[in-house]
Amino acid sequence: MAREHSHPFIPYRPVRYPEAEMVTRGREFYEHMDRRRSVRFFSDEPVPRECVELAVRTANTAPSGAHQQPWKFVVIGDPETRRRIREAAEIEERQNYEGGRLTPEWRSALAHLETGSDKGYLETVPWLVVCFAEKYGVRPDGTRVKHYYVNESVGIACGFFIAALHAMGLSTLTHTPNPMAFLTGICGRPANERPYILFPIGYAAADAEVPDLVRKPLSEAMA
Ligand code: IYR
Repeated sequence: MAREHSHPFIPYRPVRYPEAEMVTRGREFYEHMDRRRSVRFFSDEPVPRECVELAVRTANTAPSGAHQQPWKFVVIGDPETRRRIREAAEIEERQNYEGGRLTPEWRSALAHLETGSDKGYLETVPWLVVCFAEKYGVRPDGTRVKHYYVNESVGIACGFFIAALHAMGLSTLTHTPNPMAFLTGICGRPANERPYILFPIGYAAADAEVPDLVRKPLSEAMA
């Protein structure tokens, strides 16, 4: 069928597999993803910058509202910036944990993760990546471009980012120091960008431990 287009379209022929292979591939991918855990104990071993770039490339393949790709991944390797981010994050988190800013309900929801205001891993890891969401775009003349489905788009991109790191044997944490407006200043980002997630990236420490969590069964995840 010859469709009429007002904009350029190109053929797309995704690979197809026999049904048995679809299931094997799906199962292998699921098992691979099921081995991923959020990590809070990292090694200080260096990680090639290329790996971080590949994870950002992967995030950048995510679908987005109107293909506006409303994300920016800021890659930070220098120790002084990591130190400043740790310091600022811990100031906020001390108010959360020791200053009573977390509601009792929130505190009890977090208890099993044994999190606290010490964010030493922000200095241990070789890389921090801060994902910023572009609330709106800015044209060269300074006028604003409305962005659609920013949260959904950036959330999906971050999911791809996490999966790419995991595929390379790297670990991360979806860290959302609360509030995290300080990241705008430290990262020197413009006013149209909102800090979305802070990712410490590295190898899990040789003695890393994670909470003994159970994923909810398919019968609860699917309706
Ligand atoms: N931002 C705090 C608290 C925290 C909140 C959630 I929701 C978590 O899943 C984990 C921690 C912190 O980083 O410690």
